[in-house]
Parts: sequence; C-alpha cells; structure tokens
Amino acid sequence: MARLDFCTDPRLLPIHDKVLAEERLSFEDGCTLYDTTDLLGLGYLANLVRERRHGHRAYYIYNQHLNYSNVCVNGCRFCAFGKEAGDPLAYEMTLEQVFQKIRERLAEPITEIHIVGGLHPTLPFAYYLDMLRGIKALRPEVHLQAFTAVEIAHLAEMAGLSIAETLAALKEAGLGSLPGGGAEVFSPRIRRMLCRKKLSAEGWLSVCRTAHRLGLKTNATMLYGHLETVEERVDHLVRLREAQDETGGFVTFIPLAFHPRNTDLPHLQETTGFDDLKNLAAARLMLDNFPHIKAFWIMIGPKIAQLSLSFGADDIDGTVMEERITHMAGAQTAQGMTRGELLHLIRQAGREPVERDTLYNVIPS
Ligand code: V47
Repeated sequence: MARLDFCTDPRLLPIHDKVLAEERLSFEDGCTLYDTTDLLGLGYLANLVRERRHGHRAYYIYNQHLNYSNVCVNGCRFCAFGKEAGDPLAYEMTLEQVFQKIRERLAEPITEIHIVGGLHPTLPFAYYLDMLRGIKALRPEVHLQAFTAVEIAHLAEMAGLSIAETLAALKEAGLGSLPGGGAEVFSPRIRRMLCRKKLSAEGWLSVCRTAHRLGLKTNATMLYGHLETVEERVDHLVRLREAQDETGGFVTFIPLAFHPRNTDLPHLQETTGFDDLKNLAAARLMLDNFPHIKAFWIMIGPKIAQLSLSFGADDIDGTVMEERITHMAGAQTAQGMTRGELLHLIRQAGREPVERDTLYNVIPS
C-alpha cells in the first residue's frame, strides 16, 4: 500500500491504491469518501483524477440563463422557485419577453442559452417549440441547452407524444442538449418526503437514455445538503455511473447545494464549504466515466468554486447573468460574473482558463 504522509484517515489508503491503478471504486468506498473528515486526503485523490483527465485546464463558458416561468404543478418542498398558478410570485414570460431577453445581449459573445422552468399546467407544446425556433432565428450560432428531463416528461404528457417524439420535435426546433436538473436524489424515500409528484428516478434516467439515443447529450445533477443520507448520495452516483456505462451520453455532473430559504425546509442549515468540496471530490472519484465535474459558483459561491478546481472540479460554469432558482431560495451570490472575473478566479488558482462551448469544444481566445 502506498503511503501518503499528510493523509490522516487510513481508510483512504486502499482507495488511493485503486485510484493509482485506475480501478473502479465500490459503493463502500463511496461511503468512506463522504464519511471521512480528511478533506485534504480526499481532495488529493480527486485531484489525481482531475489532473489525469484535464491537466491544469479549467473550463468556463460564456452563457445566459433564462428561467421562462416558475409556474409549477409539482410543489417540491425543497424548491422556492416553483409557484402555483395565481400565486403573487408566479410569473410566465410571453415569447416576446423571452426574445427581448435574448435581444438585450446580442452584442455579447454568448455561446449557450441555458433554459429551465417549472412544469406549467397550460402552456401548449407550441410555446416551447416557438421559443427555441425564435431564439435560433435571433442567434443561429448559439447552443440551446434547455428543459430538464422532468420538463421533457411533462411536455410529452401535455403534447400527447412519446418521450422520443417530444425530444425529436424539440431537436428539430433547435434543442442542442438537456441540462442536468430534476434528478434531485434518486432515493424513493427522499422523493416521497420532498417531491412526491416528481418524475421518478427511473423516469428521469429513462428520459436521459432516450435523449442519448437520439444524439442529444445531457448533464446530471444531485441536490445535496437536505435530508439525504451518505448511502443515498452514493447510490445516486452509482446509478448515474451505471447509466453512463450504457449510453455514454452524460457530459457533466453538477452537485447542487441546497438553499433552504423560502422553502418548506427553512430550519435546515445551509451547506458548508467542507461539504461542498467533499461532494465535488467524491463525485470526481466515483463517476469515473463522466468527462467533467462542474462547480456551479452560483450555488457554492465563487470562492469555494475556485478552491474546488483543486478538489476534483474542472469546470466553473460561466457568466450566467440572471438566475432565479437559487436566488429565490436565498442565494447571496451575484446574478452573473464577467469573463474577467472568471479568468481571475481560475488563474489565481494556478489553473489555465479554457473557454468552451456546451459540448466542451474549445473556443479559441
Ligand atoms: O432541478 C431547486 C435545484 C435545479 C433548490 O446542467 C435547488 O449545467 C438548491 O438543474 N436550492 C435546477 N437547488 C438547476 C439545474 C442546473 C443548474 C446549473 C447548471 C446545470 C447544468 C443545471 O435546481 C433543480 C433542483 O435540483 N433546486 N431548488 C434549492 N432550494
């Protein structure tokens, strides 16, 4: 067994051997990664994998988030964004308002529009198709990363189409890939407690498999820091790893830090920097078949996102510009960052900034 002099948790040593041998980590290993308090030992292991895959590169993207409506029939208890129709805080953008958001930033070198909303009870399928077509008409070169697997299942139901037919129609209208939201934690116990009406884990994975089969890449997320156990976190990662073995269609994994304000769980504490880094590092080590691990700075703050570039993450997301889901739940981060701010964070961490598009093609500077 190799020695790591700074490692204070001997349980990490056999895992270190596996990492060096590029051997897959087990469910039990995953539990150890979450259980340890040896953050530096854990980070060292995750950084071995991160640098093996990506060297010193740290990716960022010039993107724009668009949350077209928060009207939602699901009523998830962890969510402060979704509102019932008629709620004073409910909103929905007309297509003209959506297009105006895009027009306002036409002068900026945006390569991705990231679109997520609630499960709206009445908006017709044509609204979504026309949204994609209209944005493409304004910005033909942009990649549309739109609608989580949960929204896709809802649209299919509204349109009376199969998942494959729904995705094919959206792709035809300009859809480029799916964001990773809606996965939450796959555990049926958590879904029963927190998001009873939401698409099941099997349903979420099935939409992703169908998307992959149609040539659409997707991301994956895990919402952590609420009522989930360590075992439920590891189970979530293992199930994603198995799905990725089958299709290879996942691009990035993004752990999402729970924000409690204005939710049904306001008594819960915010996640800590320690747990944020642990989640990124454990994901890098467990998800050996995921190309990228993203630190979403909006949720964990720019400073932890910067540190995470040495704890497994190779991507820091991007400019974002306007975000509602986390900010309605009390996020104190800014609404967006400039390219200059992103470059500063990455360079100060000793990494080499690389601008990418959604599918990680490098954008020459
Ligand atoms: O699915 C909801 C989460 C997700 C809260 O694919 C919350 O690159 C924290 O999926 N506190 C939507 N999180 C956002 C999302 C996403 C974000 C960034 C990048 C990508 C990507 C995807 O936000 C939801 C849910 O899991 N969420 N409420 C909350 N209170």
